[in-house]
Amino acid sequence: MPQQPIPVHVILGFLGVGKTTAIRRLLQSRPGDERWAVLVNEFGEVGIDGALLSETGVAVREVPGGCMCCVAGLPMQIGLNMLIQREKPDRLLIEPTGLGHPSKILETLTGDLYAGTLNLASTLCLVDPRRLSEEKVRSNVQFNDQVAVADVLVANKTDLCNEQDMVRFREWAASWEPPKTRIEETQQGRVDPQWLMVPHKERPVSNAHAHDHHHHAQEPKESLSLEAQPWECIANEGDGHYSCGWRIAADYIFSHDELLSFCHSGGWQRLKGVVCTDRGWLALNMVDGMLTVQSVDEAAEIRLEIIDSTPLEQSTLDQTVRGLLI
Ligand SMILES: Nc1nc2c(ncn2[C@@H]2O[C@H](COP(=O)(O)OP(=O)(O)OP(=O)(O)O)[C@@H](O)[C@H]2O)c(=O)[nH]1
Ligand SMILES: [Mg+2]
Repeated sequence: MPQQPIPVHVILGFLGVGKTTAIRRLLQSRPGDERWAVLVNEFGEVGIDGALLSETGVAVREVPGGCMCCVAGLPMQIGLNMLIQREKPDRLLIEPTGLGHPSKILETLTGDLYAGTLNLASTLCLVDPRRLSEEKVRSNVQFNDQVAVADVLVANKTDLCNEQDMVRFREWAASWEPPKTRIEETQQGRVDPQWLMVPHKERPVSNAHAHDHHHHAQEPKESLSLEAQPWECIANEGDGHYSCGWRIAADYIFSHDELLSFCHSGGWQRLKGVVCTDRGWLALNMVDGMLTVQSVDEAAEIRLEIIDSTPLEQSTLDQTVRGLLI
């Protein structure tokens, strides 16, 4: 009997809006007899979200490095093919980086290569209503086109919003043409699994060529094993953003207190990591100056990533991070 195409959902939204948090929630709600798989593409080179999702016992594959438009070709196809062949999932979720334009990802998923294998199902876009007060966000092509392609538009982080933010969100969300199939409000990524059941509709973007830019990514380097190179610091840039990330062997131990004050020291747009400290293994997640720290199981390696819209001094940062070890 021919296999049914696998429904695939793209979970869009700007850097740090709550995509991984929402996917974790969705994974917890999956029917026990279904296999789900997740493909995560992060802007940074080292990839943290995979580790944050891994404890849920669902197949997760990371495609680190680059904005979503630049990764949507071969790197994403390799990851997708592995997941499809090895896991034979009943449902597939894709979290692209919040940076970049969504057209190429959607073109890849609906193109000839995956015809009959994948079926693009409902697409969600998470928005932080507080950001709608910023003109540079409201007029950003990539932000707008992530919203444009979404079937379900979700206000997340409503716990941090005031009434004015919510009124602005509701008016703005209702103004989209064609209208969104659902407009929802939530917090802590509490996404109702029913929102995945909304049929996908093709929706025009304002500028499908906004992804035709040059991505200044470094040539992907073959990573050595952590036994051969226990400390690796990798930088990347593209789409007006810069990243600096570390992969470090799991037997290095950071000072909890110094690490936390380091997190607050740079005013970076985004910081995340899974790190071994003198108070145990911690997941660090920082956006807009708000740091969330959670205890996690011991990981195979330490990972830390900083993203900002101004260039990062890789060697200075690396020295500073080395100085945080106990
Ligand atoms: N207060 C509050 N914090 C939230 C909410 N949703 C997510 N967060 C926090 O926001 C931070 C970023 O959440 P993630 O789920 O990692 O965001 P993301 O969109 O996957 O981030 P990137 O993959 O880096 O683009 C984490 O510290 C979350 O705990 C929310 O509704 N309210
Ligand atoms: Mg994420």
